[in-house]
Amino acid sequence: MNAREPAFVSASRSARLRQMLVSNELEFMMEAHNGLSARIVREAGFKAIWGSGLAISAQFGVRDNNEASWTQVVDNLEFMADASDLPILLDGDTGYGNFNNVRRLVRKLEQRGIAGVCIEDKQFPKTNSFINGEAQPLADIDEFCGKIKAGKDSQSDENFSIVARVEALIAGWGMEEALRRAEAYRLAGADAILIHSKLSRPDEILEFAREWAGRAPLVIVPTKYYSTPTEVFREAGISTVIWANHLIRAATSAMQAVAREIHTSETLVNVEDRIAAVNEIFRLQDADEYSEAEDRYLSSGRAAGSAVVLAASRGKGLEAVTQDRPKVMLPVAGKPLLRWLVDAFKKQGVNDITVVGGYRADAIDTAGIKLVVNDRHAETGELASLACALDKLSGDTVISYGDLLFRSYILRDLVESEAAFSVVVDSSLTDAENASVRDFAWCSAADDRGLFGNKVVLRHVSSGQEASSAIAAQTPHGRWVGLLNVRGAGRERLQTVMRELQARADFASLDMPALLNALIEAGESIEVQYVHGHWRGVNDLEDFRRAGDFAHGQTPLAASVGGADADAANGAAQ
Ligand code: SPV
Ligand code: MG
Repeated sequence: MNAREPAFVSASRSARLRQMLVSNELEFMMEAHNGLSARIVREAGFKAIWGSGLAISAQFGVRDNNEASWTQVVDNLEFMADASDLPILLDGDTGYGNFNNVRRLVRKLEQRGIAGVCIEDKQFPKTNSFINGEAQPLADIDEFCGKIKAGKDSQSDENFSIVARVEALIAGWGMEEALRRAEAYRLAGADAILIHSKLSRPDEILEFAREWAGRAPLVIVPTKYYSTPTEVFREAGISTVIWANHLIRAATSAMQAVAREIHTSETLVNVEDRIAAVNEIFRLQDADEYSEAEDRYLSSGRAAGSAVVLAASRGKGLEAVTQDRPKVMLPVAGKPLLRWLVDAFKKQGVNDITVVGGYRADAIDTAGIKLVVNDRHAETGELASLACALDKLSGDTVISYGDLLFRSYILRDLVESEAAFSVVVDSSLTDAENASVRDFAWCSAADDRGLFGNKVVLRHVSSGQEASSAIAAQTPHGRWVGLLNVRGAGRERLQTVMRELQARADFASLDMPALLNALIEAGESIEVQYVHGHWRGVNDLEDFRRAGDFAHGQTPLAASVGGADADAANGAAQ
């Protein structure tokens, strides 16, 4: 769009096309042949589109001989009109039949937001003017005038334009005949005359313009006399120049070169930097608008959209098996721990997964995830890793330890929670005697499985480095499994608390429980979802061994063969 002309832009498409035709300025129209090229024409700054018959038939892979049906052309125009708000002047060939076909064409074009149509005085089915133009029969003048009248009588938008194209010069019938026809078409109601020429110089066009003397707007297509300076057209009083086929030709050259190169070299490496990035295609398709609409229309009742997985550690007690990889890449029942987690997220529709790596991040399989790296992982704790992904938080987010295996309902119930913050606590683990074990959870109520569904909130979680608090003297209600769901406005509140923690001198040493406790201190309510087993963390070699059994228990075969007993055994406390 042309930002300098807001009034012009706010007018209807047909009014804008008409204004271009009647204005005293020389105007330009650019060919487009599909939705993508229509958008490109708009972005380049043009004010209108020429819906070229040659280019539209070519992009379908057929000839410019009315091989594509008129309804196929009109369907294609609909994509173009949707992709660009510019006025489109359709190259309507001969009108695809007699006066009656023109009437129906005009009504259908108006319904699809097309601003005007150009019809040429040849016979259906036509052939492109540059293919043996002299041999092509012209229409009878009166019959063609009848088509123009029929078209004008059937338009319901007064600004819809009908441009009459005179082929007499192409067909070799001479200047006099061209002028005679143009005048007849003007009197029949044509809004403009397109005078076409196949000469390499503009002489006959200029002579026509002189003789015509401004009786109606003149439109030209300088495909063959392309070397003529544009100023010559301006001086001649031409209304509009159509650059008729240059995008289909540009696309053809580019596609031929790239296809040849890839075929010959059997690699993409030579072309990647010379072609539009995939992101540029997404931009032209307006993919961002889709994401925004998704946030607006799909958010309620839907699974959390994204996840952050903390996977920076080598794993204490696992040094023997983590020389060349971080803990999350340890294979469990045939696939790395991280893959189990990623697959579990994807199963719940959580597809936007950011993994924060650190130790041997290079060994993390990045398929289906985004990897960010905490470069200071050796000196820092979990919150420093989380901070690396803080700006990646979008929509509803699950924050998870990287070393978890769990039954799928645990994640499903968590992401379906309506609370701004929710955590999973395993009530089968209450033995806090081993002070080195962290993540014990104290809640507003114990897990009363008889009162399933009661709202319980988190009071405190034991951290790896804190001095024991008063609450820690009491028996915990369970153990936080390492899953935190952040929903809706919770995200910004979590980011605020994180920023406060980041200002603390000891931030580098803080772990996830410190964040949960800080949220609680900030007055946030963290909903507890109790489970009883059905998950595993991997903290040492013994956990690692048992994780394999647990993972095998998740496969459909084991579930059907092992039955409920196997599940119960696997689900027992770590
Ligand atoms: C078209 O673009 O299809 C035209 C113009 O009719 S030209 O091909 O130059 O005749
Ligand atoms: Mg054409």
